[in-house]
Amino acid sequence: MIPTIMSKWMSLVSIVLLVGVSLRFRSVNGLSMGYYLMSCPFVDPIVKNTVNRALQNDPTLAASLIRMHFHDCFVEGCDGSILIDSTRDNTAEKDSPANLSLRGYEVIDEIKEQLERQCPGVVSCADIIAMAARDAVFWAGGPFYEIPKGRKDGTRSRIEDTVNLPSPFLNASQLINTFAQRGFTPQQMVALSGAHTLGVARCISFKGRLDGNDPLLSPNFGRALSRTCSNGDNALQTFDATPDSFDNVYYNALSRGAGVLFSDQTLFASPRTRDIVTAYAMNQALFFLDFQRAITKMGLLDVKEGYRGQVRRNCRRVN
Ligand code: HEM
Ligand SMILES: *[C@@H]1O[C@H](CO)[C@@H](O)[C@H](O)[C@H]1NC(C)=O
Ligand SMILES: CC(=O)N[C@H]1CO[C@H](CO)[C@@H](O)[C@@H]1O
Repeated sequence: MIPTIMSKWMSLVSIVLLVGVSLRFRSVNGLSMGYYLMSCPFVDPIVKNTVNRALQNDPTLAASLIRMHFHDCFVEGCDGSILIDSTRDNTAEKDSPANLSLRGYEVIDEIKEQLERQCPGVVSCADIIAMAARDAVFWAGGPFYEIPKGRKDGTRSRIEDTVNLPSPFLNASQLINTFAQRGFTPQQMVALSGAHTLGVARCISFKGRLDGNDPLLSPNFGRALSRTCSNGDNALQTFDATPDSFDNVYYNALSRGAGVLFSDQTLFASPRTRDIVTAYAMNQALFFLDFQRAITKMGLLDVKEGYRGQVRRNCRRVN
């Protein structure tokens, strides 16, 4: 009697375990949640601890790590190409004007060094960026999301490819089109733009709005932006009042006409996206849910699997 119950119970447990395990291993585009379970079991805590330590020293790096993931994925797919240093024969993505303000490369280097010590040649730089961005979102108060891993590193990083990054002068329709080309809906584009809840823009990225021809710029907020720019092209303007917190304050700013980039404010100006901005401004949980889904999807853009890529030993150089 008791053994029968026990064994029934045990088989129930093992079914539950099996389902759980197979879900964890379920592969998305050849990637999987448990990709490093056998080959580098401590990858998640190693990345997380290093990111947390770096962000304790400098909270502003959270923004940069998330932006790094975006720039990596939108140029040549999520393949770590953003990390490659220029050489005598090649000017890399990193040296494009669009990347001049990216920081945090040392954090990735430090994670990579630790992982190379624990499990040499196993964890790709592309996966490290995706995990670091995930941990930065959570560290700053955003949602935690689990991401599939198994991206391989690319070998191409060329300055001319960065034309694929959206410009801050695009209007909502153009942003919708740019993101649609990568398979994103307008709602996902608006959710991803919510990453601007963190960090800063340099004056040079928005000073074109101050020439009096931007119908989206209110005189009041224009004065605030002008004050920032009185300190030069590299002066920094926070996107919202809480630049180190991942929250929905950015959308509230847009609703008040206080979007820093033209591409931010256009999301509230356009009837195609305004209701989404309003919904996120009123409902942070909705923003978090949509953001985690959209950034997970972004992390799958044109990933290189198997023999289409390599695992770089040093994230700054192809092997
Ligand atoms: C919708 C199209 C987008 C445009 C036009 C855009 C443009 C920009 C520009 C011009 C800056 C300021 C750079 C500077 O002046 O140094 C910036 C900063 C930033 N972007 Fe975007 N971005 C877009 C989407 C995204 C997405 C999808 C993410 C991430 C998921 C992202 C994350 C960030 C972050 C976190 C910063 C602040 C960086 C820091 O403080 O170091 N952006 N973006
Ligand atoms: C957005 O920009 C494009 C290209 O400049 C232009 O054709 C279009 O009319 C603009 N849309 C809006 C709503 O301003
Ligand atoms: C952070 C970083 O590596 N930025 C680089 C971007 O490009 C400029 C110009 O080539 C470099 O000087 C920066 O080091």
